[in-house]
Amino acid sequence: MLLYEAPGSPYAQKIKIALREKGAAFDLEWPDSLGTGRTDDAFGIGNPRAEVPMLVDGEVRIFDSTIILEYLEDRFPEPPLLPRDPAARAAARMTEDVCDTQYEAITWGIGEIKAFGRASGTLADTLLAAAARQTAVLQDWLTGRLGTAPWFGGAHFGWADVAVAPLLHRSMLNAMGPAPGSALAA
Ligand SMILES: N[C@@H](CCC(=O)N[C@@H](CS)C(=O)NCC(=O)O)C(=O)O
Repeated sequence: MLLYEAPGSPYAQKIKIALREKGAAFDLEWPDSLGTGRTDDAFGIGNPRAEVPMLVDGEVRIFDSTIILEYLEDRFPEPPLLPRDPAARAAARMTEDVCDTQYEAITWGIGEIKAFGRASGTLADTLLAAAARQTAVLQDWLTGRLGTAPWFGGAHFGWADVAVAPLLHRSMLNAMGPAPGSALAA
């Protein structure tokens, strides 16, 4: 299998973690055309949004990290990432969805300021303070969902863990990680 990725993409990181959990062999490629809007290269075939991650498995080409995760769960059932209980499956998917939408957006916004200099001075300080508050709210929410279990998947690393880990890592890089020694940090 070939995974088109970008090393800093939490969506691609999610898939790399899942592939490694499944023990599936894969190659990686960081497409030159990423971010250009071009779809006239191999990366663009069957990938109208021209986003990473994009998985190629023989003739099968799949975009969107959630759809790729679902494919991997079907294609490599062992070890399962989703629990069997319907409510626990829904809970894992909701955690993933919050990470993919709200949490990623907050961390990306921080990157827009810190990495790309989209704001400076008082405006940057105000936006970063708001991002820190929003990050804390989400990390509190995640802490509640983790409860006393070692993993979001309960006793085993699972679907929600795959989605949370890249965003917590990004927050740590932004000096907005969970409190050291907390359950979330562990
Ligand atoms: N919903 C998509 C989001 C993927 C996404 O936003 N990928 C970004 C990198 S983190 C991308 O490829 N951006 C390229 C662009 O916007 O041109 C997923 O879950 O895979």
